[in-house]
Amino acid sequence: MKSDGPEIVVLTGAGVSAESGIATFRGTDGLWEGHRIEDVASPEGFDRKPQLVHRFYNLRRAALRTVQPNAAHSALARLEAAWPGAFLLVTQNVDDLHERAGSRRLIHMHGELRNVRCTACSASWPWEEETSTHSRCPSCGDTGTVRPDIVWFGEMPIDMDRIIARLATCAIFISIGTSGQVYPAAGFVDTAARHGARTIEVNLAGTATSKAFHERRTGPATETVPALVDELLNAHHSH
Ligand code: BV8
Repeated sequence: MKSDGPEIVVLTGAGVSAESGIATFRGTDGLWEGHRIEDVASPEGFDRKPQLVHRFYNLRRAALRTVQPNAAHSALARLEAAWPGAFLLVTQNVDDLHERAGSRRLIHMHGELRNVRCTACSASWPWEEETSTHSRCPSCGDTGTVRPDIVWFGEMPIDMDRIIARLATCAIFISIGTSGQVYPAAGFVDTAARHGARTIEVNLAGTATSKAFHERRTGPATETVPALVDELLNAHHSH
């Protein structure tokens, strides 16, 4: 890990993929085809209506093939490559636009649309096609046990220990395109600030957690993120 510079942790949400054409959650008023997203993105919802939940993810997985990373995703990959200190990108998004833009030091804390998991044997594997209650697990052979490898409401986010450890040591915490309504991600700014980090919120508008940030950059991510990356790289190289 690079260590001759201040450490940066970045958190992204649906707003960083909005200009690539992926709908945000808030933009849909938290609804999908009339269903509350909390009801579709939950173990209870999956148990109650598995085919509806399979359809919710099948449509979003198929949509991945039609969208491209945008200038915000590219700017974050550029920052990671050029930054002299440690860098970690934590995303709440389940799309693959950060990795397609070149991000490497990346944690998908809410899982990934392009992976599926078996509830019987816990195997997980990349899967681009549809899933259904008839899908068969390639590891244990069970059918009806395949689910999206996504963290639903009420389920434990991924790599929380590693994320908390980085929040405790980072000098700069940047939150981009998230409404700050979903925990534990919405609490990361408090953890970083408590350990003395400079905190910056990048968003179209104010959010539920705006008051917790030292600084804000307002505007569409494809404009505000490249500008912030330039600002950080210029400021650092001038030392
Ligand atoms: C957990 C995968 C515990 C699914 C997702 C009561 C109070 C507080 C908390 C809770 C509570 N009841 C329950 C909880 C916990 C719950 C929670 O926080 N609920 C909320 C609704 C109150 N959290 C959980 O359940 C989490 N797990 O707590 O586990 C635990 C502990 C120990 C052991 C076991 C368990 C799990 C949460 C993960 C749920 N899964 N995603 C899927 O994607 O299908 S969350 C999902 O919604 C997204 O991943 C994302 O995280 C969230 C939406 O948030 P955003 O990304 O912020 O998107 P949003 O649309 O809201 O906002 C977009 C923003 O972008 C806006 O601000 C907008 O202005 C901006 N924007 C738009 N366009 C642009 C832009 N910005 C810049 N440029 C633009 N162009």
